[in-house]
Amino acid sequence: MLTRSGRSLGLLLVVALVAAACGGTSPTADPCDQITVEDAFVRVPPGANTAFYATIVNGSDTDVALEGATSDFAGTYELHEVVMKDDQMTMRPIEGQRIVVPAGGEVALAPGGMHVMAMGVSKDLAEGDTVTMTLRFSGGCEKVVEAPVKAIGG
Ligand SMILES: [Cu+2]
Repeated sequence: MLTRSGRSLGLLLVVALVAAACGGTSPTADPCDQITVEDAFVRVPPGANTAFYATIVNGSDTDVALEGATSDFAGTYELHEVVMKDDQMTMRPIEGQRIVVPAGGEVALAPGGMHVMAMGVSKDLAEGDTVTMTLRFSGGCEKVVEAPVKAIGG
């Protein structure tokens, strides 16, 4: 009787240790759970088009890519970058419509750099409003983000 319960206690301990080892960051963890979107906002539309900005943090051990975004306040959404061309700042669609966020890293979509271009704005957006953006990542991952509408200088 003593030997028997001693053995099952040992077995329990092994099971507990294995369970602990599998917790945390196992390689099979869904990278989607470890993508966070911070400081999201949309610029008060200066005209027919506007832009969405945010910092995307990838806490997983796999590279992920932002592959698109949608919402209900504009006609089309494109991933854009700002480049210098003939000494002038100009923007263009990002090749392949993909922004890679490296494993354990982050990428900032910010004024003067990369952004989600929202074209054909169909809603009256003013400072203080909020829009809901759905960001689509590689691997079928989608993140829904509440983004305040903000006026930015310039
Ligand atoms: Cu743009």
